[in-house]
Amino acid sequence: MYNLDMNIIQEFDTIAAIATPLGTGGVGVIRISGNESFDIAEKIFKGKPLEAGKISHGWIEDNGTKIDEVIVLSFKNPNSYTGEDVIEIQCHGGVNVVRNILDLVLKNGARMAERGEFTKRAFLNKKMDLSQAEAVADLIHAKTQNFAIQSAKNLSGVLYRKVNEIRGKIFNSLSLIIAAIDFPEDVNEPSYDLLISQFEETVKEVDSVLACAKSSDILRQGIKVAIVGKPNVGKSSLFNKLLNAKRAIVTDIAGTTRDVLKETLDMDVAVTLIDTAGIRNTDDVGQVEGIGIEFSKQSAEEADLILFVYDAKSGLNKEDEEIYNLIKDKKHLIIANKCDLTDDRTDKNAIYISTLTNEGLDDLREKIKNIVCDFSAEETEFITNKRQTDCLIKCRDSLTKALDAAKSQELQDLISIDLKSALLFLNELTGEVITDEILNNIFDHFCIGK
Ligand SMILES: Nc1nc2c(ncn2[C@@H]2O[C@H](COP(=O)(O)OP(=O)(O)OP(=O)(O)O)[C@@H](O)[C@H]2O)c(=O)[nH]1
Ligand SMILES: [Mg+2]
Repeated sequence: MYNLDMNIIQEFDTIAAIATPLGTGGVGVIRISGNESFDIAEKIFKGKPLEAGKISHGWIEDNGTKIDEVIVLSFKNPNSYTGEDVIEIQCHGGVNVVRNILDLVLKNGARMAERGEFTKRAFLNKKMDLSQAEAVADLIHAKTQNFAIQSAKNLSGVLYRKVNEIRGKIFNSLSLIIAAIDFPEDVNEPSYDLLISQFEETVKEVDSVLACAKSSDILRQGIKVAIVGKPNVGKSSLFNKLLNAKRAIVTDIAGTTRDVLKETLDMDVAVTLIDTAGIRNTDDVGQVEGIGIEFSKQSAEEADLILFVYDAKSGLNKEDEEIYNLIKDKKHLIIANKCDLTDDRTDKNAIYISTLTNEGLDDLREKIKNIVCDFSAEETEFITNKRQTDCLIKCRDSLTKALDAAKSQELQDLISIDLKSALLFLNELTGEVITDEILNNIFDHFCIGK
């Protein structure tokens, strides 16, 4: 268990990793953090002596062999990302160049960093709280521009400040109670009415953060939209059109799609578009298609929105209706495809489209977008993840207990216990008190070099 307020002196070895993605690019960055960073860099860097806050130009050399011409950025603790001495070597962005330099750094005394270890050190050195550290991972993995912007807000400490504000209010109530307990002669107990109004206010504030949890989930994970229908109605053709790419195989043979295909679309919210195998009676089909059909049903089950497709020319038949019955209780759009083959437009519930002539596709896109936006319509002031939401729910539970106790005028000593536990859950959220297990779990989701 870490308790950062106990000021445990953390002793860290010096770690290093490649901070840029491995591949060919303009620049590659090798990051070193820890007490030995400067010593190690000076052993391999030929140029002017390294100076904190300055950019140095020179060569990385291995026993006289030139490895690459580089720029080195030097940071002295605590003025760095990790709060330790940090060296960043910017070299040319070839896979082998970066690897050679990293190898050299490791040979000279650094240890290969684990996933998220730089950010973990930043957290342990109090450069950021846990919600900010988690925002780093969110920002890197953001699938949409919108989510990236929201994550950046948390990185700047929006959630942290809000939690601190709530913590301050709870602390204030707690102090009133404790003062009266500790100095019964001099300090009066706070009135129950006062406590009730204070607790009601804090519960409301916690609720306001919790209200963002659902839209956070949607922003984080996106919305699943599954295309479902009989074989050969044009599901894969529609999938390709919506993606603007020839991703799925399209043929006139019923039962072409066997596997579930998934691709991401950015509609401000990340949309995972899912193409499925046409659903038909599994007695009539081979084993592979049968498995595909089971997957289709499962995808339909998990989807947030279903695009139910049927053939406009042949109209809705019994098989279509059976499939429709499977999905009708979910949010869905009914799509009559291949409308180029018929003039019939009598189904008032359907959107008539043709993936061949593009008729109706813009209208369909618009409708999908509207539904997707509805899912995430609530203003997301805060982005929370599951761990943070759980902490908030537990905090809220403790606060409601305190509120109920105040309403029934119980001993204030007892009320203070609930307040202390409410505070503890907020401390867990921001990482003031946290177990090794939780901490490792968080940073395991990072990439190496971050
Ligand atoms: N005329 C016309 N043909 C279409 C249209 N959309 C798809 N098709 C044709 O219908 C056939 C089936 O299309 P797919 O997209 O493979 O249908 P599917 O629903 O994915 O079929 P399965 O994967 O077998 O379930 C192909 O020959 C397409 O070219 C359309 O709007 N108009
Ligand atoms: Mg298909």
